[in-house]
Amino acid sequence: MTAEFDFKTYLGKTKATVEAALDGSLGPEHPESLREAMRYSLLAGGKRLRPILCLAACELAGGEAKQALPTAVALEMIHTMSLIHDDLPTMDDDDVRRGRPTNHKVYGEAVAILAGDALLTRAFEMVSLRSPGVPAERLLKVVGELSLVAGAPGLVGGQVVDLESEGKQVDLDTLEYIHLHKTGALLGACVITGALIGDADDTLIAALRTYARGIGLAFQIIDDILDVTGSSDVLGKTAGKDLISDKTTYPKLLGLEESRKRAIDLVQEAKTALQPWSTRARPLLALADFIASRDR
Ligand code: GRG
Repeated sequence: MTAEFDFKTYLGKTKATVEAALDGSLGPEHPESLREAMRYSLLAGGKRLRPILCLAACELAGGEAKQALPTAVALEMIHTMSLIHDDLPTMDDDDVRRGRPTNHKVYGEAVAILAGDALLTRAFEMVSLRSPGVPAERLLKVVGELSLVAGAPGLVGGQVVDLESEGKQVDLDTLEYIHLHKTGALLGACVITGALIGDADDTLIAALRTYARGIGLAFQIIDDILDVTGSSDVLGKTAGKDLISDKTTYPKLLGLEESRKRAIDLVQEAKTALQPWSTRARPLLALADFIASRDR
């Protein structure tokens, strides 16, 4: 018989490991003002879902989580830089993120842009220069995956289509394109890079790509729903912004109930892809449910 899996304990322990690694990840950046702006956003809390997905995928593939820790930190750095840039006046123009004033509100726009740039480049340093004990050939694959998802084929491309869609009503295909690129790509990279470090075979990588597509889209649908149903206090960012800016969202196109149903179906598809690995996949299966049921 296999031991019970306690997701709450797993989440608490893994999050603490990630927080400690993030705290130790920034070296003596100069000048001090840049270091402060980078730390301000990197250590501002957040669910740390991306690094946790990476560590869980590494273990599923048979690797040790500590081997993937620098890459997990890199993923959170890329995520954080994308939030800093997304919040800028020239993009989403947000004043609050993770329950505190956005980076540019505290440090000014120029430093916020540069802090984001420094986090992005530091992410690649974490993988290529600070991942002891991982074969170079695996790290090269990780660098390749990260450069694809961060750039035009991923986050940047998704963000541009999102910005170009402002003030227009887009159809479901375009909305899906935006979310698969803006949000899904990085979530996918978390499990793929973790699995690559754990030396996953092609069958597992293919299953993880299916899993990632399901959780990636579900994550964004829940994000859209929370924008309607959540409160700014709990979310740590301005709720109701999509409605005010007349943005096309899943609830707007499908209604709240149908959107919820779609998220649940996507999570189910994601979990089905990992069924062959059932016991070792328990953290990723539980993380999929967590994504569907989250309130922040
Ligand atoms: C990566 C080179 C490069 C540029 C960034 C600005 C931009 C290009 C892309 C925008 C990407 C973006 C902000 C997508 C939204 C993703 C999303 C749903 C974020 C919220 O994630 P949570 O809920 O946040 O996991 P916490 O705070 O918990 O980490």
